[in-house]
Amino acid sequence: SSELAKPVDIFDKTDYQKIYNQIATKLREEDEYDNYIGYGPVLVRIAWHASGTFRPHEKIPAGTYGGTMRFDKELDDPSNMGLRNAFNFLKPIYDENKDKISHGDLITLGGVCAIQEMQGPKIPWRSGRKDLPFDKTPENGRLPDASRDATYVRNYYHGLNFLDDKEIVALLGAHCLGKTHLKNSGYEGPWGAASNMFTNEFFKNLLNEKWELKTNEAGNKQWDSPKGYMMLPTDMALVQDNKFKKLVEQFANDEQYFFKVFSKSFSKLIENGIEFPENRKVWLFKTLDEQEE
Ligand code: DDH
Repeated sequence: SSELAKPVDIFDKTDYQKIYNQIATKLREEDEYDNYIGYGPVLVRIAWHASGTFRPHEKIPAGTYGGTMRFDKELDDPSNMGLRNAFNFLKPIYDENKDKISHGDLITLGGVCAIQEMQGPKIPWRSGRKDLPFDKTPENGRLPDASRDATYVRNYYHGLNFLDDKEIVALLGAHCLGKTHLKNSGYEGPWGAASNMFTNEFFKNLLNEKWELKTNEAGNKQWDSPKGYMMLPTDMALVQDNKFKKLVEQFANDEQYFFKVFSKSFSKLIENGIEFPENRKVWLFKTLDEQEE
């Protein structure tokens, strides 16, 4: 059994809404990143990769609590290529607020903020992660391999304590955001047309585009469509497995349902390994748009 990390003392919700606003404002200002996709997708990805090191059966579970993504050992994991851009984006906001926020809190709040500012669902968030020293940095190689099939995907997420297919398929819907970059991952192209809007487009494209398996310049197999979209083998696995495919259809037909399941699952992802006291309030932050109304 593991010693679940205990959250530390907290500041007010308003303190964190201020930090949320700093991230959201910087997202609006630095919109030229990655050919005008902006930093939203890469902020979501760093929050997920900080979470994906969690393993439920370890004595001290990794994941977001210790903020170990700040160490080169984790940032230089080959799976994390490109995430230094997200880390550097957040750095000045960390420096300005370091009395109030840990690296783990900031990296997860960055993901939550990016999803919400890109018109996605509200994601419940709680503070209290505490930076742990270098020796708590997990070893490299815990993030998933994109070349694999449905059985691998299901087992991988079981290993992160996601036992329900619905959660797994919903989490992968985040691939509506951003793109793959040959120099980072050995894959190339976006999953759809609206790379900085959080939608259920990923599921619609999986079902409706004409996909062809190609070998890319890096020698990796990916699925390409005439519109210039792509799918990883692990994405296509979601329509190759009948149980996964039913959920893809549900999410493609009902965006609100996708939002609901995604919100719960992403919140669980970024809190894996942390034991919050039962009475601990969950916070929902307002988007910049909502505050301007
Ligand atoms: Fe992912 N992802 N991801 N992903 N991901 C990539 C990009 C992005 C896998 C592989 C890749 C999730 C799950 C998986 C995002 C969010 C999430 C890239 C390309 C690869 C490869 C990176 C690059 O070249 O720059 C695999 C495999 C899985 C899997 O679980 C089987 C999940 C769960 C999420 C999430 O956020 C909940 C986002 C966002 C991006 C786009 C990043 C960018 O810079 O753009």
